[in-house]
Amino acid sequence: MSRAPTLTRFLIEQQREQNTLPAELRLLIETVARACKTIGHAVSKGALGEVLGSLGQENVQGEVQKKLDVIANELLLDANEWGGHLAAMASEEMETIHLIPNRYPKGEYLLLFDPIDGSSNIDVGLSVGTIFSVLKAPPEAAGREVTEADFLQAGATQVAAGYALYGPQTLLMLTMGAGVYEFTLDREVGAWRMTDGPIQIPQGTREFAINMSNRRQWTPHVERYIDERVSGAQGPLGTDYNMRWTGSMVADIHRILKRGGVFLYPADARKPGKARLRLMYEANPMAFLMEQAGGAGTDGTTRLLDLSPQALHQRVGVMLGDRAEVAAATQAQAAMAQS
Ligand code: P6P
Repeated sequence: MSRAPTLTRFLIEQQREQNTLPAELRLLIETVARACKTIGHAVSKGALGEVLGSLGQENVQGEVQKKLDVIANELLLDANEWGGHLAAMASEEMETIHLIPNRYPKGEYLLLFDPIDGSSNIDVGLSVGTIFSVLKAPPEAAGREVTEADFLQAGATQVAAGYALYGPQTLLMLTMGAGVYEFTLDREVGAWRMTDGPIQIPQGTREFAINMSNRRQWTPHVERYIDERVSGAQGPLGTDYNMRWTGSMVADIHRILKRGGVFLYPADARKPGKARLRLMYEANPMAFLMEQAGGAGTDGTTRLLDLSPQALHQRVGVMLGDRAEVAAATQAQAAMAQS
């Protein structure tokens, strides 16, 4: 049996050594990690578990909801609402925020999540994930009910973020602002065991992730950035690049954290504000992880973690990964904050 430290031991030692991990935040992270184990179990059942297929209804994003979208959302709500560590939750699958019922104690944290990211992959047996982000309720929210406006904080204020990846292994990637750590689910004992960290994204990997079918929506700058890489050794960069696109942001981001490269989902240049990915519970947590791992994240012109959110479900262009690649893909160099 592996002797790698469990998540519980890692968090307790972080609390002891760094003295930066409040007990309530440790409880929150362990609760989310436990819920992700349950989600991963449901995902792995596939056709044997009545969890595949769609519900024939759309979510707030206007996307057809998969059964697992709703199952995972309910699992995260049920696991987190009674512990006393949260003031409220927000989810890609819910139009409005979810207040903690009055029968339970409330805490100072706000939890945001995309319960199943990449859900179009579920029915065809490909990797999906869960993304989460943790904020603190603003001091002015003390003594009153939390509102959606309390969630609209820049990504730089996150106190923790991470994802679970349901793939060949069930993995958890986590940062609390002091490095990025990977945990692998030890199914023999049902524990998350630390298998990598602190992670530093490998620099210089010649691999990009983008949905090429959206080329008509890109700015000339992004077109040139991609064309230079597609032209390979015969092109201006004098070297070949590889491309990957898994249809699951969690899977692509995990590959990039482990072996380098860059992930791009640019906003639609023809329609300002039209983009695919959501700022609060996809772009911001991934940008926090990337910067903690020595990478970078912008929306194509501005550092993602500096953006001031205007709405809970607002969408944003995304460029994440190797600092030099993100810099080259980003129009305004000033966006590359020194992390
Ligand atoms: P497309 C999944 O729906 C998602 O939000 C991300 O996980 C993924 O990277 C992207 O959308 C895929 O988008 O346009 O290629 O289907």
